[in-house]
Amino acid sequence: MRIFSGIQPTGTKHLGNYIGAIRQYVHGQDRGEALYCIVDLHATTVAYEPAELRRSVYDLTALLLAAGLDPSRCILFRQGDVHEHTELCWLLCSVTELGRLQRMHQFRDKSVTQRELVSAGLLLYPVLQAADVLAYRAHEVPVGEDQREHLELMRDVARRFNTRFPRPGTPHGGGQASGDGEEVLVVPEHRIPEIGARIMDLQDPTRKMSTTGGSEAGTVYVLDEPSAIVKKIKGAVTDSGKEIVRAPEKPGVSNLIEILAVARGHTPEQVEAEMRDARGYGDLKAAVADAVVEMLAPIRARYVELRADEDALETVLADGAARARAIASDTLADVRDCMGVGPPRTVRAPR
Ligand code: AQP
Repeated sequence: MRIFSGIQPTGTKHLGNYIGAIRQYVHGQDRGEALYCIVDLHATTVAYEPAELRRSVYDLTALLLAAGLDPSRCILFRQGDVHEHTELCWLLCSVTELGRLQRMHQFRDKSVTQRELVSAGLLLYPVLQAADVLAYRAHEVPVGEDQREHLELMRDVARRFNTRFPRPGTPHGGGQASGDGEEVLVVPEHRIPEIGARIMDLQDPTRKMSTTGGSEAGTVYVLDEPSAIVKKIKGAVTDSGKEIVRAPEKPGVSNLIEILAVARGHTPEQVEAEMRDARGYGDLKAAVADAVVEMLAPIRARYVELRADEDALETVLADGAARARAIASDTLADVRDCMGVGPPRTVRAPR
């Protein structure tokens, strides 16, 4: 099985990114052939500083390695190093409906809050995201709940492509199941974690913890000092009542229970049972703070060491890009062939 996921370099990674995505990436290394991509091209769809973008790619590379990604067990690379992503994005535009892109939640939310130019890149973001995954014919995409809509679009784009552009020599529109070698693109499945798919802002537990839309006090960063983590968790907004259980009318307490469950490696039901004798929400917050500090402190320590050697980080990314390109270029050759772009695959391309 091939696993692929992309993560933006911009913004400081928070507990939601860690629980919803990064932890899954680490486990993915034991479950299949895993590819993880730092999507610097996606980061250019909103206002940004070029020098800061370069720096943030190294920050994130160091963070992912510190969290447990191992370049001998996965392919970790930078999106902008593998040109097949942008080429496939363009080619997939021919089977992507404009209206669907305009209706995507992320486009609508970000185009409303964007103070400067609303770029065409912001609209095309989900097509580039589809290209990222489809270029590797990945079977599974580990993501948080907020990416569900983008994954659905990606699946539709793959199906539409396979129907519109069957392999030369196969019956037109032959709808075989994905991954059977008959169709060019694999229709991927998303993998959303059962617990922690949507970590909420500690100050407003009705909104997801987020890089751009959240509150500073309600966002725990992976690299926060232990004292900052404790302060933010102890200041979390809770709900009326005393009972430590998950319930729709208790979003703050439910969020803390989920965080504690992930950090302790227990189920939310176990956490509720463990907290039955607690004196109140103060005990819950203290337990969450301890567990999160214990989970994140080793990552922070490793990060400091790894971040100091930019040459080593660049080597990891360059090696990863070479291995990624070997896979993506084969898919692109098939895609071009089916679409009638360039010479047929059997004919050598002109130099
Ligand atoms: N609150 C969250 N809970 C669980 N998972 C989350 N993810 C994001 N927020 C939560 C997952 O993190 C992965 C990487 O996301 P990204 O950094 O590439 O961009 P994003 O999804 O746009 O994340 P942010 O931090 O929330 O940024 P903004 O504010 O720009 O929307 C993804 O798999 C995501 O699901």
